[in-house]
Amino acid sequence: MTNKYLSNSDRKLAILIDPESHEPSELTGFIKAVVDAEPDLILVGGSYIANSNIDDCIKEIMALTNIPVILFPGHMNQMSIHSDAVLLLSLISGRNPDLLIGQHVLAAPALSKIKERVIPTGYILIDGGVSTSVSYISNTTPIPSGKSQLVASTAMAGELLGLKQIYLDAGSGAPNPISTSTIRAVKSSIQLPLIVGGGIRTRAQANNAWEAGANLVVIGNVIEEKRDSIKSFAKNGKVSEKPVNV
Ligand code: 1GP
Repeated sequence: MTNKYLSNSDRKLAILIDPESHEPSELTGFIKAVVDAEPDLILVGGSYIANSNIDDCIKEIMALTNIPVILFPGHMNQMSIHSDAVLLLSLISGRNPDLLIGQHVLAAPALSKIKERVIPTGYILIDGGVSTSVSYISNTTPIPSGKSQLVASTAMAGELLGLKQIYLDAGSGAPNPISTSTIRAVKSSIQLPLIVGGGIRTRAQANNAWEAGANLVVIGNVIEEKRDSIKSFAKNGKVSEKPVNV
């Protein structure tokens, strides 16, 4: 259970591919565009329903690139053993026992066979200004925005419980990304790698998240909505290069 893909000093960019939000005929073109953009990591998953083509999607990406492919399962039945790593999510902002331990028990026999690729991840939903499908499907309430100390305490609890990274998510398509004050509060409270996503639409917003302490910024919706926007994140998105505003 190592995390060779992310450290707490990285400033990386990931693009999320949700196979369910594409027609099969269109998915290959989208995968190619994402691969050409050269993000540091590619996340696959994100919907809170079963996905029958997740394996095929992962294999298709891996045939095109050496960029690490990380499974971000919307549900434990959205598992694949083909990815480079699997985020084992504990929804620690919620109080739904099924997403804190129940689904994990069901997935454990399969995951134990690939345990060196499993990354235990504390998943924290934060109100991004609109009711999201993840909140509805998970039957949990996000932490209200502005409650930075509560978010930080939740992340600290995740670290103390032995989780290996923390993912702050405002939910896909959120009008309001997670605030820099919340990111800062969490970053100063834990030593774990920090992932931030949900509602990030511009390179400037990504820069703000990195500056505040995010080690990995995840973008998804903006690329799905407007393929051209990939150019403003990709290649330029390499944080070794000078940050630019879009
Ligand atoms: C959602 O963090 C991801 O789980 C990405 O969010 O689709 O809004 O970029 P967006």
